Amino acid sequence: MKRRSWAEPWKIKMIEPIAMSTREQREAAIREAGYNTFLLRSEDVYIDLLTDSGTTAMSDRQWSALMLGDEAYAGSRSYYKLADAVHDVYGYEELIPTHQGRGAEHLLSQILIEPGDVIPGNMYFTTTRFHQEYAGGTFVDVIVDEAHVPESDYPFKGNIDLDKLRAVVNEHGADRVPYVSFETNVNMAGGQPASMANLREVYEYCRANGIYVMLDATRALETAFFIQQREAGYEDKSIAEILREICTYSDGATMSSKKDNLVNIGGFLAVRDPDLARQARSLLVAFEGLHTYGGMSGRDMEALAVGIREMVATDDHVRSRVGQVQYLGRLLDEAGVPIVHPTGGHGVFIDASKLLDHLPQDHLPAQALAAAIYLDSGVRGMERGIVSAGRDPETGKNRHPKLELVRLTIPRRVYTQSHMDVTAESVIQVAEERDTVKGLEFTYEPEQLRFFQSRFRPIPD
Ligand code: P61
Repeated sequence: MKRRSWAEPWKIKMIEPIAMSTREQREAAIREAGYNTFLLRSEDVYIDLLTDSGTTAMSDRQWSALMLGDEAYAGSRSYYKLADAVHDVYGYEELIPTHQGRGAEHLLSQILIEPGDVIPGNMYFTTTRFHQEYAGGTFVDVIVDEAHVPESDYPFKGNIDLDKLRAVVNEHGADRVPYVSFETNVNMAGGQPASMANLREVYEYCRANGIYVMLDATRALETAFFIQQREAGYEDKSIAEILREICTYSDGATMSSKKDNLVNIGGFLAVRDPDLARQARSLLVAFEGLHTYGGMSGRDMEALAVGIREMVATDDHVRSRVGQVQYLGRLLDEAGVPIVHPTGGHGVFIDASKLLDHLPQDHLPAQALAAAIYLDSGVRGMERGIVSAGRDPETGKNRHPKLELVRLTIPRRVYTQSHMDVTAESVIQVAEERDTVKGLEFTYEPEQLRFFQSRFRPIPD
């Protein structure tokens, strides 16, 4: 029987109280935080949509698994359980556990990138590009043009444009391109999926040219869902089957397990080639920990092994997860708030440049909008625009990304439909008062990944 809706395939067993603050309290809190939502205390936040990273509610099975953790320094039983889960669900033979996704990106970049190399990828991700540049490489964006157009309803905005990829390889030569960095679900574009056809085509092209394909599999599960919904030939395949097929078009993957994998900390690098794994393990012991725990405790590996199997055990899990995100997207759409289309897998992205069209990009409209939403209701989102894009390392000038967005990111299995209603009400309220939102300017800007710790103040009249 076809299901009518996407009710959650779980019920709530434990709750964490949250409290609404007064407008005066929020005014003080955001000022104190330098108008940066990353610098707010979570105590001052009502509905926390900063990120879906590490904010998941674990299941009773996962909490029970914590007790089974084998904390042996070497050869932990929990490591082998995790390696089996990664192999069964993603299909990779070699597992290198790290403390989180960026630990895996660090190792991968260090073993594959030589100074002067070029790494094509489908839109930058902040930490991924940081590690590529830190290893001496240059990231080149080869995502399809539609990804930069919020209004476009193109179903696979995460796709790589093969012409752009070929042009990069022809210009620099295949030997200067160690791998294609393929994000299966493109965070900065709004949680947008790549299609299976595109994954296959990129892999075939790369294999023919001796270039690795390394996936960022962080939200590959959500992409498996979109492929099932949107790509011909996949409607009757299970999410588990689709996810495994995605990974067949790659030589390895980095993973932040804090998302799809339903845990609060952890990640991994997984590869097929034993020699690449050997190189990664030899760095792992210097930067993370011994190769049978890397950056994780035994109990964290246990909970992760359960989370990996749980996320694909039924298709209902991802269906309700993405369903909730789409529900919020629909509420904002219906109210005429400009958002990135189609609504993505992990959050709703508000088009701040369109909503606040009285502010030029240098007045940081997305940063200002995130602060304004927080002020209105205590809902915390995140800037994804000029502040996140940072400066070009060569020229030192601000990059000007085409997308200037506020991300409302939905944690997995944490909030209810009523929380989504309240969030939408607040965003709609701020949209009605858009003219009162003032631009911001930097008062402090750190050298690396500046969005995390920058401070701002309203631009004086
Ligand atoms: C997030 F503002 N994402 O979305 P780690 N790849 C991808 C990610 O989404 C990702 C990582 C690698 C976060 C946390 C975060 O600019 C930011 O486990 C597609 O966080 O190290 C993380 O994985 C890195 C927020 C990261 C940011 C960087 O909220």
